Amino acid sequence: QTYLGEIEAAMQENRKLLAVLIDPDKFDERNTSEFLRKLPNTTSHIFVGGSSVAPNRTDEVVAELKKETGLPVILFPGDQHQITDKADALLFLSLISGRNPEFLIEQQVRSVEKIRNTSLEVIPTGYILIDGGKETSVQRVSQTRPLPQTNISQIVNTALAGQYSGKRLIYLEAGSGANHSVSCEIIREVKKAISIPLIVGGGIKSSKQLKKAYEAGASLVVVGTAFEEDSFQN
Ligand code: 1GP
Repeated sequence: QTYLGEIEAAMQENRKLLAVLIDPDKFDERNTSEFLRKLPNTTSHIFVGGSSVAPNRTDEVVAELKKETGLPVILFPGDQHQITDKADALLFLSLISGRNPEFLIEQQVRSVEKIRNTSLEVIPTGYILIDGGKETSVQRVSQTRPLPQTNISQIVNTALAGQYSGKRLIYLEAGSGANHSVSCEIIREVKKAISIPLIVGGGIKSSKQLKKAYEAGASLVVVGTAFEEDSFQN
């Protein structure tokens, strides 16, 4: 069984998954067990990544996490420096909402030497940045403009173009700390169109929002800031 296979199976069986996103730059490893203990018991994955992370930080944080938890640790890298073979799998992201070749293919090519001799499971992922009501760091770092939430057909077509080009997951991202998370209407329409699992993240701070995202069709929801700040509303 692969990590992707597990996510696909969850989608088929309509089981909902929850990933906590850890930004290595903001994480204090000394509190790892405390942090893990506070997570909802429905947490199924740990994602590790950020828009810009100091060299080696990802490696250190992943090593610590692997000591403390049996949950799958999946890299969600902002760039090729955030790849470490200590993790279990890698979301091989392509920022398909943008038109910046750096994040469509350049970083991917440069990451190959780091990946090819590891046992990391590589999961082709279409990453779609959607306007979250404020300038987020993904936007700043990637130098791409998010798709407006009102342009649903463009978002659906982008997701489908991702699926047609072989992506195995679609990730709708409002950006970390977004004011508005991805709307239920967008989630619903994308879900209706694609047949691969849908990940949703950015600005989700409560179990109410989480439930709505699941009901609209997300298979996996990612929560970063609210867990990081221990402010998630149950
Ligand atoms: C993952 O970037 C998001 O998709 C996480 O966003 O920090 O707002 O939860 P938050």
